[in-house]
Amino acid sequence: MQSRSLIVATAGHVDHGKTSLVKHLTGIDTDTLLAEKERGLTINLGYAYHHFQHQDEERNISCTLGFVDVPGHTDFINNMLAGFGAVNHALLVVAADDGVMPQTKEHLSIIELLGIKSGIIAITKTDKANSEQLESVIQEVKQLTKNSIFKAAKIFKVSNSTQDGIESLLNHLKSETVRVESNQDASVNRNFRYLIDRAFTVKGIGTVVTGCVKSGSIGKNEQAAISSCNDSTKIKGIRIDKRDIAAITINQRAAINIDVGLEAVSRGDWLTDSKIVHPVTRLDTTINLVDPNLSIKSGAEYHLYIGASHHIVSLRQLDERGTFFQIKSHSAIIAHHGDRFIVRDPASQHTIGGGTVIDVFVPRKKRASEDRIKSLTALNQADNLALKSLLEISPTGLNLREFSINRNLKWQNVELLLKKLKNEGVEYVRLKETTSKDEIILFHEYFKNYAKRLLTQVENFHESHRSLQGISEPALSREAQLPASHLFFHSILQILIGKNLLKLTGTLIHHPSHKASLSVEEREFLAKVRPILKKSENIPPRTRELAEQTGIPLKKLESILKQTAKSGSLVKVAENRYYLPETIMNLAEFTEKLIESSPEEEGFSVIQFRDASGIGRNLCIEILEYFDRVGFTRRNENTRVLRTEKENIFAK
Ligand SMILES: Nc1nc2c(ncn2[C@@H]2O[C@H](COP(=O)(O)OP(=O)(O)OP(=O)(O)O)[C@@H](O)[C@H]2O)c(=O)[nH]1
Ligand SMILES: [Mg+2]
Repeated sequence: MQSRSLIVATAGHVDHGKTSLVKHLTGIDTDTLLAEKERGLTINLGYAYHHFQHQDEERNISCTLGFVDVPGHTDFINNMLAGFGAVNHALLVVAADDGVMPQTKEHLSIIELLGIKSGIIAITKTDKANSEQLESVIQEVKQLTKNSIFKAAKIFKVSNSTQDGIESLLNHLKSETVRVESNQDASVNRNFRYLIDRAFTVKGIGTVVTGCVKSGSIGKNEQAAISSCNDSTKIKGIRIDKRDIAAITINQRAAINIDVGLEAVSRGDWLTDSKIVHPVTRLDTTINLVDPNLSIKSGAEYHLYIGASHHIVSLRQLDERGTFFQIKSHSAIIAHHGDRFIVRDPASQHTIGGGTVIDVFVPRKKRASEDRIKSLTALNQADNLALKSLLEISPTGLNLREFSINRNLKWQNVELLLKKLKNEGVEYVRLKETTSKDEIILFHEYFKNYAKRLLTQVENFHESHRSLQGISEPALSREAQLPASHLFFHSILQILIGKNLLKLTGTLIHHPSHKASLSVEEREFLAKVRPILKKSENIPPRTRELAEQTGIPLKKLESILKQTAKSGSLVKVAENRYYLPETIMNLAEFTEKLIESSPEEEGFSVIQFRDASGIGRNLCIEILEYFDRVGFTRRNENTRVLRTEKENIFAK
C-alpha cells in the first residue's frame, strides 16, 4: 500500500486560535504543559496527527496529516523557529476579531525567508466578527500576503467555537495530503538526515526522539550517527503516532527509538548518515535582508536559527554586492548546502533576514578573495551546474568528497553527475591521493598545462645532464612549481607515468626513451659490483668492504659509486652503503607487508623492523631514514607509517 504524509506548521499571532484549530482538526490538545494550561497560551511545540485512508479506483493510500503547532507569543520565537526547521507547509492563522498583528507579519516573513514551499490561510473566530469586519480582515490578509507564497492560497473562514468551516478546511488539507508527490526519487540521491525536535525516555523502551526526515530514508535496525557527538546508534524502532513502521522517508515525521542515553541527544541535533557528519563553526551563505538598507555590523552578535538549533554568531559580508555572507559561530553547526536559516538581531528583537547555506567547507585563508567569490557563485547553482562551473575555475582541482558532503549527495549520485559531464564533452582527470580519503578532479585544460610543464622540465633536465638517468621527484616538484601541494604534483606525475609519458628508474624520473649513457668504465664497474650486491641482498657490504672485495681503491670506488648511482643503476641509501634498485623494491614490499600485519595498520618500530628482517639495527635505521627521505614512509615518534604505495616511489 502507498503512503502519503503532509506535515503542516501553524503560524500566527498569539491567541489567534492556532492550538484550538489543531485540536478541532485532529482531536488532540497540543497544549500539554501545566504552564500552557495556566497561562492559556502555547509555549513549546505541539504535535498532532490525523490518520486516514484514501481509496479511489486505482489506489488505496494510507495518509498522515500532521501538525506542528507553534507558539505565537514573541517570547517563544525560538520554539516557533525550531518548529519550522524541517517543515514545508504552513497554515497561517489570523483571528477575525483582531486582524493582522505583529507576529502575523513576523511569522509570514519567517515562512518566506525559510523558503517554505506552500501554505493556506485560516481566518478564525468568525463567530466574534460581523460580516463587514470579516471582509475587512480578509482584505487586510490578502494585501499582506499578495507577494508571498500565500498569494494564491485558499482562505478558510472558521470558528473554533461553533466549528463552522472546520470540516471544509480538514477536507482541503486531506486532499492536499493525497496529492503530495511521492518523494522516492529525491530520497535516492541524498543521504539520511532527520532533525530532532524532542528527546525523552519511555519506560521499558529507552531513549525516543521525535522529528522530521529532511532527506533520504532509514529502516529499522540500521545505524545512524548523532550529529552532536558523531556516536553511532541503532534505529531500534520507528513509530508514526502509535503505529510501528519498518522505514521512514523524506518529509515524514516519526518517533525513533535509539540505543543511546538521553544525555546524548537534544532538540536541534540530527540523526544522519555517518558519511556526512561535518560540524563547522564557519559557513558561507547568501542572506536576504528584510530591510535591504540595513548594514551588517561586523563585530556585532546575531542570533542564528538553523534546523531546530540556535547559535550566537557574527556575520561578515564577503562581496561588494552583498550576496554572500560568512557566518562564524561560537558553537558547532550542522548544516548542508541549501539549508535555510533565520538571523535575528538580539538588540531589536527583530528578524533581520534569512538565508541559504552555500558552502560548509570554508577556506582557511583568502575568505573574501575574488576567486572565493567565483567559487561561491559557482556553488550557488544546481548540482550539475555547480560541479561543471567549479571544475572550470579550480586550477588545483575540485575535492569531490567535500562537494558530496556539502551538498549531501550520495557517492553514486556524484558518479552519475561526473558521467553526465563526460557525456557533455567536459574533460577532466581524476587524481587519487592515496594517503588521504580525498578524491580530486581536475579540469583537462589545467591538467594539460601541468603535464606540459612536467614534460618540459624533464626534457630540459636530460638536455643538460646527458649522463644522468633522470631527475628526482622532489627536484622535479621544485622545478615544476605546480600551484598546490606536493600530493597534487605527485598524482599528476603518476598519471604521466601511467600513460607512459614519463618513466621511473630507481627513484629517478625520466623520459621513457632516455638511457643515461654509461661510460665503459661504469659499465665494467657495474658488471663487477652487481653480483656482489646481489649475493649479499639486504645487507650489502659497506664501501670500505666493497673496496676490499673488488680491489678498487676506496677513493676511486667512492667516486664511481656516486657516478653510477646518478644513472639509477645503484641506489645510495647511506653515505657508505649502496643497494641494487631491485633489492630496494623488495625491501619496500617487505615494509608494506609489515605494516599490513601490524595491529590496525598502526605502523612499526625500528626493533620490529629489525626482528622481522634480520637486518642489524643500525642498517635498519639507515634504510628507514632513506625511505623517509624519498617519501615512502613517515616517522611518527617511535613508529613508522606508509606515506604512499611503493609503486608511487620506486620503479617496478
Ligand atoms: N470565540 C472563539 N474563541 C476562540 C476561537 N479560537 C480560539 N479561541 C479562543 O482564543 C483563545 C486562544 O486560543 P488558542 O488556540 O490557544 O490560540 P493560539 O493561537 O494557539 O495561541 P498561542 O499558541 O499562545 O499563540 C482561547 O481562549 C480559545 O478558546 C474561535 O474561533 N472563536
Ligand atoms: Mg497555541
